[in-house]
Amino acid sequence: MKGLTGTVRRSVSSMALLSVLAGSASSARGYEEGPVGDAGTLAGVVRFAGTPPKPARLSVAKHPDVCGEPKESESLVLGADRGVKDAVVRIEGVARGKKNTGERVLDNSRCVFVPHVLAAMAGSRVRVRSSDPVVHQTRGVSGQETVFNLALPGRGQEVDITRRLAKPGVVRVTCEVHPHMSAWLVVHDSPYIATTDERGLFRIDGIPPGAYTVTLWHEGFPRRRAGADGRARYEEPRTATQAVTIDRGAMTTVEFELR
Ligand SMILES: [Cu+2]
Repeated sequence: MKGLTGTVRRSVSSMALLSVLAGSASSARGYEEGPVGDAGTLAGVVRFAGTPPKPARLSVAKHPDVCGEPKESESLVLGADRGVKDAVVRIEGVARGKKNTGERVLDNSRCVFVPHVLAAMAGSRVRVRSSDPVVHQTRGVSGQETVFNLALPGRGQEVDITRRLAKPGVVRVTCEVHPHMSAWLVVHDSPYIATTDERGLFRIDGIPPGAYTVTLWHEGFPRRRAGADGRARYEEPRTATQAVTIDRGAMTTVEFELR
């Protein structure tokens, strides 16, 4: 009996230790994963209103055999019915909710970052990869702070940046070798974040019923011409907010307009 108690106690304490470690690795500070009863869904669309600017052409200065022809800036990509691709929708202030799942990869592929905008919760597993047989130097900057600066000398190189994305924020990603390359990482304090698809649509599920503020983020529109170095010149990112109510087991829809 004594032996059994001892065994139970040991296993409980090691489980507690495991959950502390898992918690620090997979969640933003303050966010708690747990079952969500009567979860609701938020779905919607981001549309462009007004006259869209002409897409900027970005010249390719190096490695034309791999990188190819000049690229179109991906800073404003419109689909059917002017749906805006790669806008980010976040639900703010969810302190407890669904489990954060999945791994994400930011790939350097034919000298373009794929995806162009990657959204994740802080602490999610994120890797930067190169699929190209040329050198890339992937740099992430948030405000004045360099978040990562990675040499990827060849195809198949991969660096885990999970620890660098430990806090919420927006990271602008560039390549020091190829000035036309650009991407964004948007890091949130909960898993309630999504990017819009090529039709401008998004969907976030598993939301605890309640009243929330929903934030839209878009990187901003391209200027007509890139700089002389081929690096795109950017407008400031755009943001907008809306109040939404998520009802028990129901779907709430929301529409954002960018202009
Ligand atoms: Cu590069």
